[in-house]
Amino acid sequence: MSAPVTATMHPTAPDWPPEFVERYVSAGFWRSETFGGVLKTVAGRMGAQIALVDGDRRLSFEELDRSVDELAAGFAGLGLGKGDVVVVQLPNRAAFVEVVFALFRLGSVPVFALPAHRSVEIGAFCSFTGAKAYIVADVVGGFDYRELAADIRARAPSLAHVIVDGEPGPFLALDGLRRPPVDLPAIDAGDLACFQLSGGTTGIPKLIARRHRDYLYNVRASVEACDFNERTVYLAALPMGHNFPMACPGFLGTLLAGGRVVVTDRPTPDVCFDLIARENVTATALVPPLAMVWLDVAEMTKPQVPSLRILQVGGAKLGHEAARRVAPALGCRLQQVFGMAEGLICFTAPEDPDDVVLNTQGKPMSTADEVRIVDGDGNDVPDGVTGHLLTRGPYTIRGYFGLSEQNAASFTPDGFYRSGDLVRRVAGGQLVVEGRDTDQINRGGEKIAAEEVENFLLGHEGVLDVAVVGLPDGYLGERTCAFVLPRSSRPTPNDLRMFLKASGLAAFKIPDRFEFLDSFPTTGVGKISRKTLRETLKAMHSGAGAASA
Ligand code: OOB
Repeated sequence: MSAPVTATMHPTAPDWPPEFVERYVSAGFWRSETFGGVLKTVAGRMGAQIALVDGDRRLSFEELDRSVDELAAGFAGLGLGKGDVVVVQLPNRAAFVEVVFALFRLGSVPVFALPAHRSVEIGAFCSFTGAKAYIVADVVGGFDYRELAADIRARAPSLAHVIVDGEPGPFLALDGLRRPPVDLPAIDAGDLACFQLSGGTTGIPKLIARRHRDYLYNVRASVEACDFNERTVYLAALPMGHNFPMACPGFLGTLLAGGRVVVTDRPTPDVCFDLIARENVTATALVPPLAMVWLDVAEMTKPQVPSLRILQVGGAKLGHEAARRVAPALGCRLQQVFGMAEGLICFTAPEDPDDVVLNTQGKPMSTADEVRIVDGDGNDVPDGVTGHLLTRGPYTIRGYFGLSEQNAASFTPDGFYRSGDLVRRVAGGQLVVEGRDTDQINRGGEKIAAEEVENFLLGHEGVLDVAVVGLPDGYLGERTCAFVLPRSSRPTPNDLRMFLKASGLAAFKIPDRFEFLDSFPTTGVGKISRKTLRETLKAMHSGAGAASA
């Protein structure tokens, strides 16, 4: 597990070609603003109004702005500056917002790791970016992030600082870093703002570089599409590092619109219904499995949440049945959100008829979004016909960070991102997501690259070959099954689970089921047929048993 982590040579973030830069600037989509600057402007306007609520901690816009300046000064004092990469792995809490804006203001570039990531993922982010600092919480849900940080630190030579929100152990305490504000470097709208993470289909981490100008446009366009304003109170319940609760419009959109953000790291219905009632929350965002848990509980307990106007659901397909239950159970409007960390965001509109809100994933939010739906040969298909979704636009990246070879496969020569999604367009212009054309499993919104899990399993001495596939699941949308060809020293499912965990892989990537086979079904060209494997499993379920767990 402890391979040294080495820095890649000068990876770059592909930019838009000059004619597109000019087009987006002259249309007013891209402005000469930065996140740090926009927060200062909003803070000047909103002053003593409450911006951020975390339990009993309430920060006004002024206080948030001041706190961001103090943290930025502290980070600068450590030698962090413009262009330095910082891996941020914090649970939902006020410090998340303060840290992120402090880094934005300093021109340092956060990588938004998810709380579930472990040494495999964090090690890869550090090696890929040459990260200088890693910011974690102390202990969350019994997991000690300082131990993870010690492991990463020992292997990542670029990592000069580990900063801990809470009890720091051998590292630096976040709160101890605050310093009186200092002059900070000038940041340009074309500078990198942050890295989002791709769900991915391969074993390689794909980092999505967002610049101030395009990510701010992402936020502004979402605010407009969702009608967020100074009266919006947004509950951040999904992990705040993800693009959806961050920028669609998420906590960034809420703050930049002058609204209020309430944070929680416990997205359960009991905690959240109380928060919604106490703080008069007007909008929140969930992935489908969590939405279904909220609906189940709401139907039983009938919570009093009259302030809630919009429940955004996205990240994975929301079934029609669940969609239908939202308004009666929670007394609010459903908004379907189909988006991707690479860019394109689609929303159903507040004024759309029920049929559209219940049965589609909405329309691209920008008039400048270019969407093509094509067949296997790359020819556009007519409306109503399912095809592969390609997209380009003012907030959809032109390539992954430092991956020129993979970019040739993931982007067309004229700059469209091949999303891997199979969609069709309906009469009103909305998209309906029908599935995926790549080996990515969407486990309730958490994306798993089959190849990454396969590569790890192949490292087990008892595994001759393996294929990881997604299986339909009423609750999560998909669950993961690993089909294993064992060697004679046949491992048990539990051996394989423990092995993956010990390898440092995030827990959500560990397969839900293991099935042991003597041979794999193959396609005409001799590739493993994942389709047949899925059918095999269906047959096993409906009939004869098999060696599984
Ligand atoms: C969001 O972003 P990612 O990068 O975690 O995942 C993107 C993929 C899409 O390509 C699609 O396969 C799937 O997640 N997806 C949906 C969906 N929303 C996302 N599939 C069906 N229905 C939906 N509503 O997941 C994301 C980013 C921003 C906003 C919302 C979601």
